[in-house]
Amino acid sequence: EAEDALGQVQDARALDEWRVRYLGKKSALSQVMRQMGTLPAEERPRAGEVVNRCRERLQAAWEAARTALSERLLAERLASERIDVTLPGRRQERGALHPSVRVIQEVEDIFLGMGFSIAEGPEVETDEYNFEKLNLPQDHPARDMQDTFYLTDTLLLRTHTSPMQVRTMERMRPQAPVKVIVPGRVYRRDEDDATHSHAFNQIEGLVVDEGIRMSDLKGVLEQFARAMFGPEQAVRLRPSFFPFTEPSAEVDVLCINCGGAGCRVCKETGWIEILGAGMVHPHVLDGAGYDSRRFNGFAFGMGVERIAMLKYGIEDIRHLYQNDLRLLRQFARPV
Ligand code: FA5
Repeated sequence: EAEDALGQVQDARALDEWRVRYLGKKSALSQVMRQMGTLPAEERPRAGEVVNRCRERLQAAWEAARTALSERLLAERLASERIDVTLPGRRQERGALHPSVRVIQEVEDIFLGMGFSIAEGPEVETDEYNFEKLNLPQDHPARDMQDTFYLTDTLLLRTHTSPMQVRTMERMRPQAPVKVIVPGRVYRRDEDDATHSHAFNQIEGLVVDEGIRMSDLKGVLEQFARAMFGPEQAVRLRPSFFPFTEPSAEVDVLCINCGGAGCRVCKETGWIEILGAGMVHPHVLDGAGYDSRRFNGFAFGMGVERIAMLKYGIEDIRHLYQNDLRLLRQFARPV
């Protein structure tokens, strides 16, 4: 009976119940063993032997069943928890550099190749560095060119990266040459439209040494434009005005989207203005500690988003801020 019952046992709990029932203190076997004393003396050895053999057999059967059960449970677990190493993996989503960041990195590479170093400056500026040291005193009408977010009477969000011209010269003086570019975010109270944002990126450039000429500025900008847009890229300088440069120019590049024929990226003009530039004004040089009778230099400030729009054929600057994944995915590098 015990062996038949053991054959039905399927799990650890049933096995334990079996052990209590057939080998425990209240089992039939234990009762027989307790009654041995009531047998006549000559029958005891033989009865004892039978009972012992019986008990050993059940004990051995229980141990075998216990081993078999644990082996079966282990096998089941191994089968159900198996890892199939041949399954295809889950693909990792790849991020992409934002087009503005890509432009900044490319511009940095080009100017590093021309021997410039890279600096960064504060986004919260003083009126003094953003305007006064750039030859823009209080109440100067040219301040209206850059409508400003003021934080206090004297602190503001920088409207351009040009304050770093002065900070760099003050840090470097009296060394020459100074050859630096400064990428960074700037802020203006401009109405947002297809080509204007109230927060955008500029890259400032500054070269100061003895004997620097306007033709050096033009040559550097042409070399930059060809490295950035292609060896045939046409560049045009238009006379302009900035209080901190004299003479001043605005620089356009021929629209690579339409080849100059006119399209939405260049607002049908065939050209896109990418930067302002000029020869550093003597007042700015002297104020920053470089004697303008001995030193001169040029500076420029380019609009990163304008370059990104031109390079990638983006017709509205707002696309660069909306973080639409359909736009950003196009800049992911192929896997
Ligand atoms: C300046 O900010 C001068 N600091 C540039 C400069 C530096 C002149 C050194 C001389 C010497 P401007 O305001 O034109 O100039 O801006 C420079 C460039 O920034 C523009 O050519 C344009 O590409 C970009 N830009 C200007 N305003 C915006 C705007 N609201 N949104 C996006 N890009 C802009």
